[in-house]
Amino acid sequence: MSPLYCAAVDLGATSGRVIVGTWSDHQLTTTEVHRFPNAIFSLGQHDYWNITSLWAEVRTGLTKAAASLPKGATLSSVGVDTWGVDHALLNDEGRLVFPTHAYRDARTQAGLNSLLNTRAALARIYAATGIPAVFFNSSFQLAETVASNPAITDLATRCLFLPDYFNYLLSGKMTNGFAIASTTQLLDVHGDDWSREALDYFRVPPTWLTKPVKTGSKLGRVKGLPELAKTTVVAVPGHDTTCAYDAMPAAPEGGDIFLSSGTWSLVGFENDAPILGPEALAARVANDRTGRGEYRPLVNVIGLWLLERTLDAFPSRPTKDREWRALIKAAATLPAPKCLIDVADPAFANPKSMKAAIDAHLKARKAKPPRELAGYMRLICDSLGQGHADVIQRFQEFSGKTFHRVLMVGGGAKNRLLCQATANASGLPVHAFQLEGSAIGNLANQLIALKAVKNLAAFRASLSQQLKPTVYTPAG
Ligand code: LRH
Repeated sequence: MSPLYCAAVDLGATSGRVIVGTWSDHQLTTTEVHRFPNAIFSLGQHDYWNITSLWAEVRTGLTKAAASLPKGATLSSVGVDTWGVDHALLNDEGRLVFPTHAYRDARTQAGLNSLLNTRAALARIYAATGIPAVFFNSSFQLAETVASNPAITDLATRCLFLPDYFNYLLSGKMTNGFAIASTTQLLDVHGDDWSREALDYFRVPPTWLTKPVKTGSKLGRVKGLPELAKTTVVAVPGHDTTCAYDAMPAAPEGGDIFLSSGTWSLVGFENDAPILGPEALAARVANDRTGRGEYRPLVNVIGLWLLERTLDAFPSRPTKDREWRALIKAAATLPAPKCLIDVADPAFANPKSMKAAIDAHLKARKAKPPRELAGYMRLICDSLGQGHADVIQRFQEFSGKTFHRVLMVGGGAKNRLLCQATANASGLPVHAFQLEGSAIGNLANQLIALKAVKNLAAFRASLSQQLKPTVYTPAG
């Protein structure tokens, strides 16, 4: 059979990429054709995304993707995944009627406090949606937009979450995708449609949303890019984390817990049922859904955002691979920190200075801040390792499952200090895979929609044969 070519558009909060996947002889090979930085922009008191420039980068990437193919070949499909929870408000003509806020904007704080302070409502919303009250949820963002700009309910007719919005720009079809819908705190945890209870509580107009389309739905041909006129837009799981989990070469018999390690550390597993109740709520378990409809209980641990933002305070920050390796080596030779930071402290969500926030956190615990960058690197990796282990422990208690391995993908899988710290703290071997998890999961879902691959289990089996992990065994 001749090879099949697909393009994955994978947009993260700090960088985006377009990757071409070639499916040939039951194997996937990938080529990154375009990579670009992404960042939050502050204007006045608020934080936004530059959607226009992201769209320009997507177009550039797709043009490069088409140009990268052998003569006469075409891209069969394209799929888009993005970071979670952010969205675009549009009118019927598809015009943006409200700026696209970035999820770290502090505008949701009052709404969050109000729900956290009303125990009955908090429990009710968790029982209805399976999503805990976290500052960045789409629900709090939409509630704030409606409360502070009441005229928006006349101006906007549709709410598209970011992957839905890019699918719309590509295909001309306005849809809401299922996997991304499940992260919003507005979807019914027991069904496949929006939760009336949550929409009412957050005062989100139900007409802004339509019943989520199934993963794998074909949304039509790409419009406005002549090189892709024959390319079909496929609704992959639009949430980057869902795609990253789909790329985990998991053992078919189970026993794996997943860690997608990047700006966030996303620790979770796949389950037939949601994990609900007061303890799960207190542990901030999010019952996101896979593209197949199953549950993906997960906890968001703050992740390498801690490091990315701490580096802002160090002009000598590493940029080249060699410099990263030297920093990790220097950090590994330091003695283990006497006091770890509690990575769940909300003070780390979006401080003006992360280094100052870490120093203040340590001083409040009567511990000394590190003296140099390597010390922060060591402290952050060990603290994140402990944060990962705490979540794994809670999941074993909640689910009654015993996990045998941690499967790790994402940028953090390249950081041996972080991998080892996770193995040591959890007592489980960490299998770290060097792969662009979200893009690979995105491509897998396109191949399944195109019927080139039977199902996700078959894809994962083929991936397991191709990949060799680095295994970190727990010390001691
Ligand atoms: C990671 C991620 C994560 C959260 C956050 C807002 O990119 O998608 O799962 O939802 O962004």
